[in-house]
Amino acid sequence: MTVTSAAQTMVRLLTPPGMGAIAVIRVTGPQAPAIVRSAFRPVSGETDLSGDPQRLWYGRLFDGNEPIDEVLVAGCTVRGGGIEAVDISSHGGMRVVARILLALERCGAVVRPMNEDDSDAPSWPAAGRIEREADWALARARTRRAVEFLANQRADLPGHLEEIARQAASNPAAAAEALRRLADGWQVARFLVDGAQIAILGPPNAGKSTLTNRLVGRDAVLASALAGTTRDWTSHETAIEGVPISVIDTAGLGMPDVSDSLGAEAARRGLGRSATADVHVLVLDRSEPPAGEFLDRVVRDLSSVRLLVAINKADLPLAWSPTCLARLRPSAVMTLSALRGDGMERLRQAVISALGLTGMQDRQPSFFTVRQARLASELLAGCPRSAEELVRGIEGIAG
Ligand SMILES: Nc1nc2c(ncn2[C@@H]2O[C@H](COP(=O)(O)OP(=O)(O)O)[C@@H](O)[C@H]2O)c(=O)[nH]1
Ligand SMILES: [Mg+2]
Repeated sequence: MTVTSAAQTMVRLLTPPGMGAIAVIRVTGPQAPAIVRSAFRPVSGETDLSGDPQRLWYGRLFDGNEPIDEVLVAGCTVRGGGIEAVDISSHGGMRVVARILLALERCGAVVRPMNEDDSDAPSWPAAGRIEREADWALARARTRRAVEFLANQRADLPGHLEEIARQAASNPAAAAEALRRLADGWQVARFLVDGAQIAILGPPNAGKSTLTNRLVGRDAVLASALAGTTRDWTSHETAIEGVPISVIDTAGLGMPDVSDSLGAEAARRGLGRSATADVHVLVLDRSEPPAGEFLDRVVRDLSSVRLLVAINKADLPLAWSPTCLARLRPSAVMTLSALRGDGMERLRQAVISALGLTGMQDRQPSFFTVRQARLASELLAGCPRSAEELVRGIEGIAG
């Protein structure tokens, strides 16, 4: 979050809301010390926060006369000789932070969300653009593997980019190729950093909800022999090999049935939500042949580049031939039992493979934000003619 006054004084919440014991709220702009001072009473009794940028002040933050929290206040950037940014470290609870932002707003600042592209955000001393982006992503990382990957990139990517920039002078083609490898890395790394979505689709009663529960490792959704148990789609968090995964369970894709308009609408919404998923898992019942019209509909409505077919209920006898699946052009077809758990590892591996993550080397330098990858693609698409152009582009990525 950021707060800005008419005099361009902004307040940003540097830590994700409610996610840590401590929150850091950054107030920037020429009025920052004065605005913070009007809500803050340091125990030392000092009134001037604009002196030494290395100082920390301990005290209480007030909303009017009402104390909100004990905080530490620090000036963090010096531009033109004066403190332009003030950090408030408070307790991290969402309600504490919301009260502090409100109090600062009452003192004349304006809150606005902060994101990694906030180029006017003052940085920690010595932190470059890549490091700042890594810190931003690290605060939001959902798995240990994502944390390790981002920490590796934070440590290695700036130096690697410098090396590529040096190489550009003598061998622009090799430098461009190295840049392309970093951009390719993002195509895969984005799933580790931002997570991937898997949509579970199929006819009613195929076992979609049972499979969802199996994938997330808990009884998250209702599953029953009653067709139409699932109506609204739901999304559930899990991880596969340290890759954050949202599993989206959907209502059965029945044939349009006038007697069940609710079911038809539920199916429509499920398909709509699935449209942006990264992987589609089509669940079919091994003991019930899928209707030809159903498969036609899947071909028509689900133009997925990453389609996995899970033939469920492996414990029951096979009642149809999987050769009819060829026209779906799936990335993989596997038999499993969601109820008993057989074949789940195969499905997990197929998901990792469909996402292109098989054999990913987490220590290898890679871009890890949309900005980095976009700038690199634009640079390469423009076919930089000179080494200088390439170096300038690389420096733009490194910030
Ligand atoms: N025999 C058998 N039954 C299963 C299996 N997976 C799910 N079922 C059953 O199939 C029925 C429908 O399951 P559900 O997950 O609600 O299906 P959905 O409508 O596709 O979400 C339930 O009675 C489940 O217990 C399986 O692997 N084997
Ligand atoms: Mg269901």
